[in-house]
Amino acid sequence: MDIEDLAARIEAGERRALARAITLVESGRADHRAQATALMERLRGQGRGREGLRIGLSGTPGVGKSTFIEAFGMMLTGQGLKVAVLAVDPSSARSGGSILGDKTRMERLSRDRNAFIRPSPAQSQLGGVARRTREAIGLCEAAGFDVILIETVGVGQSETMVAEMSDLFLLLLAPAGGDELQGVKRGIMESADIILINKADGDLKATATRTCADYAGALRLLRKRPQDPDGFPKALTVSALEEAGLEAAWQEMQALTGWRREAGQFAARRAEQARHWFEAEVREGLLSRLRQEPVRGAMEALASRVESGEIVPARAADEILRTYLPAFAGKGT
Ligand SMILES: Nc1nc2c(ncn2[C@@H]2O[C@H](COP(=O)(O)OP(=O)(O)O)[C@@H](O)[C@H]2O)c(=O)[nH]1
Ligand SMILES: [Mg+2]
Repeated sequence: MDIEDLAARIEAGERRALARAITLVESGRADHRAQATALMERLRGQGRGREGLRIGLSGTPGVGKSTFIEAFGMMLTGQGLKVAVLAVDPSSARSGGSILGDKTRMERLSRDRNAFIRPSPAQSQLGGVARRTREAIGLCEAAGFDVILIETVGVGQSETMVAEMSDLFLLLLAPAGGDELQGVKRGIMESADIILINKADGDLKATATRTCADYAGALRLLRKRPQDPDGFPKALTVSALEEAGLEAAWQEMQALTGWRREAGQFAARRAEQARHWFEAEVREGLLSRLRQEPVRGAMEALASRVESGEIVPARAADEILRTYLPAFAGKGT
């Protein structure tokens, strides 16, 4: 594969090249990994490269994520912005994903020339998903997308992962009774920048308004974060179906982003994320090498000797580390 040619096509905004590059970063093959890394490096250029606004969006199935993305995305492209949508769905490995349902819900957006939608591929390891998604974000930015929406279902650690790769994190919730409030994990509440109570229409409108007030109250009780101006995090009502409140929500997102840029929080957060992902890559790399030869075989052989009591576990581990991480020989653990 000609990396230089692919990079030039991505920078020219060619969607097919972008799609191909995302397929490349999704691959687990060693030669593909090397090409993907070279591509990311090339696109980054001398500085940080082109920058888009990375918006993470989380919510349980049925809350209206796809409907929201369609309406919100169409509003943004209507304002002349280019919008990319990436999905992170940890369940897609099993279920085949909700791609079919999403394609029909995002029908208009998927036909929009200024939008790019990439469904979540099947992959079981969250570490792999994280890297792939981060690189896909970088590719979309290089292709000139202004807004990158990263969607995830509220399952397991995927929310935290998406929050850690976004500039803004939105939590989409449905109108509900008061006891529902406790259903949202504290950690997720704490990483939300804006909570959107969707389905604020028809019979559900009054409930949505009440739910919104409940969450606004809950947010005020959280510890003040350095990355927030007064009034944030914030809870708002929207109706993705009736396309109501979307412009107001976008203005809040821009106000928050603008403040963070001026306060240096935007760049600081990205820098911290880059550091975080670098460390994660090192950890992942070490762990994957443990699963490969020759370490794997050496561990197997030692494990048998540990089982029979011939050698104590700590000594056996020390032997592995000394042999395969010789830089740390004698340093202990
Ligand atoms: N009343 C109402 N229904 C909505 C709204 N947004 C989504 N829905 C409905 O909720 C259901 C789930 O929506 P979907 O976008 O697929 O949710 P997702 O699973 O989070 O992607 C669908 O039947 C939508 O029509 C809304 O703003 N108001
Ligand atoms: Mg959906």
